[in-house]
Amino acid sequence: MLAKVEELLKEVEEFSTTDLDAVEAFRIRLLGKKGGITALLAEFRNVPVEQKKEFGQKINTLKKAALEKVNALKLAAADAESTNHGLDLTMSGQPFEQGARHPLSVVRNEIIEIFNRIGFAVSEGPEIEDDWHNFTALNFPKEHPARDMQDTFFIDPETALRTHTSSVQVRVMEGSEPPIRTISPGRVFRNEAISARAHCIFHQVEGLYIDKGVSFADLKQTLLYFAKEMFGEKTKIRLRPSYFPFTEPSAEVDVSCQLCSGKGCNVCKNTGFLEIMGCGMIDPNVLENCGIDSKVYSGFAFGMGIERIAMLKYQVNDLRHFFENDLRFLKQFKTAY
Ligand code: 2NL
Repeated sequence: MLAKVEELLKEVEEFSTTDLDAVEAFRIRLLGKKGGITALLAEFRNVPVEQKKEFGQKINTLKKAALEKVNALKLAAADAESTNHGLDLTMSGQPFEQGARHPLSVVRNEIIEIFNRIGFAVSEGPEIEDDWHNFTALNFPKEHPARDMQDTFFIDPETALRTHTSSVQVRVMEGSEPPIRTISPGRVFRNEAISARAHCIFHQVEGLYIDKGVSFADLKQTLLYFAKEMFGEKTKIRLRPSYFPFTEPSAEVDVSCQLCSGKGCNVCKNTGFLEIMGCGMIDPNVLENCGIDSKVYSGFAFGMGIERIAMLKYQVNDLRHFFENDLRFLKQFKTAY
């Protein structure tokens, strides 16, 4: 019996592990209900009286040593686990998901780049405008429907959310001498019902060029350059007569259809062309309103909706996609711009 005690004591002294499960198995093997030490304690009553004292001391020493060992190993194992916070530090990391610019920003930046290359500088201005900069300076007659509450968000009779970024260009003309070459990108607001083709907030880029002797031919060549840069070298343009209060003559600009290369398809409704912007020679009244001598200077201007250009370029069939921030849509526009 004493030999058995010695044997178990040796086992306790030699045992070592950093594994919590192994410590528990060890505890059960010695101190559990059917454990070795438990069995020895049960035999205590069979020990002859003269050996009881020695045996009792030895077995107590063994039990104490076993308990201490179990506790010490449990602490060490728990410590080893918490140093790594229970993590496998050799595992590779979770990559961050890369974001993307909004497609309207991508297209706006591309338009800015294209016009920067031929000397147009960007100008910006307020989204809340007075009647003069949004309407009167731009030759809008007093009874023009755009001045109606139905078409424009008024804040008071003299103040409204700008309906186009021409208001920015009026400010540029008032504040500088020709030659002027500027483009004005920005948000504009119109009191319209939201649909697949219209929204009450949208984005525009307007352009303006004023100098001595600027002609309609300059306008056409500038727009042809833009169309080729934006939609590809083979792109053709077509101008159709139109009307705007601030230009005379005025025109609507079409580009040859991307999908059928001008042959005719359901996107261009078999015309071979798609409308991309409006343009014209700046009305002399507008130049005079902004302090520019219309006998010395002439100029052209144009305006386009960024949503419309983006829809044509990326074949987006519903304008509302640009405003809903659905990641499944936005994720498709990862670009360098
Ligand atoms: C369109 C048509 C256009 C202009 C904008 C302009 C600005 C000044 C003077 C004269 Cl300060 N014109 N801008 C000219 C013609 C057309 O926009 O359909 N925009 C989305």
